[in-house]
Amino acid sequence: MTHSKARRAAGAALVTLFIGTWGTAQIAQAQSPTPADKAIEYRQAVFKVVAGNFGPLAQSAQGKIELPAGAARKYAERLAAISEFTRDAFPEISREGGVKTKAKPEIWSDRAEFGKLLDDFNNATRALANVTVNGSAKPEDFKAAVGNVGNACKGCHDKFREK
Ligand code: ASC
Repeated sequence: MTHSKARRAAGAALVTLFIGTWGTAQIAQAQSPTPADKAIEYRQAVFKVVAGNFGPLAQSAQGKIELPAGAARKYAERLAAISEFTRDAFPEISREGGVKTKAKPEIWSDRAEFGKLLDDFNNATRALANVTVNGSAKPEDFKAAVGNVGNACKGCHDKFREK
């Protein structure tokens, strides 16, 4: 191999190494969640727990399922507890990231209105927990309290969540 051929081969090897390293870094970046991604995933996990506890209550209120004794109270108390987590689930950093989110930017630009709707949600879940507390709530009171929670969910979704 001539001197210049050897230099060219070494140069090509360096370019290959560089592209390989860069490519690997790109893949690693695409795969490892950023702090923003983690914050969005955390929020989505909180709302999964919201839905997981409200679901059986809504189905029961609609007569679709019959809950065992004590279950309505259990779900309602969990719902009231997890609803508090939603207040902290929208930090500035979670506004956008690599994770798909339906949260609208207005959440962060209209904090006052968004906070009011979160309060409505917290209050409605607390009221529902109070209705279920002794297990002998009148069906119409239970249904009304579940309906108020559903309306609070919807009120916020209509304004602050993408379709
Ligand atoms: C749910 C759920 C929602 C709300 C909403 C109420 O169970 O997952 O997003 O209730 O449908 O209007």
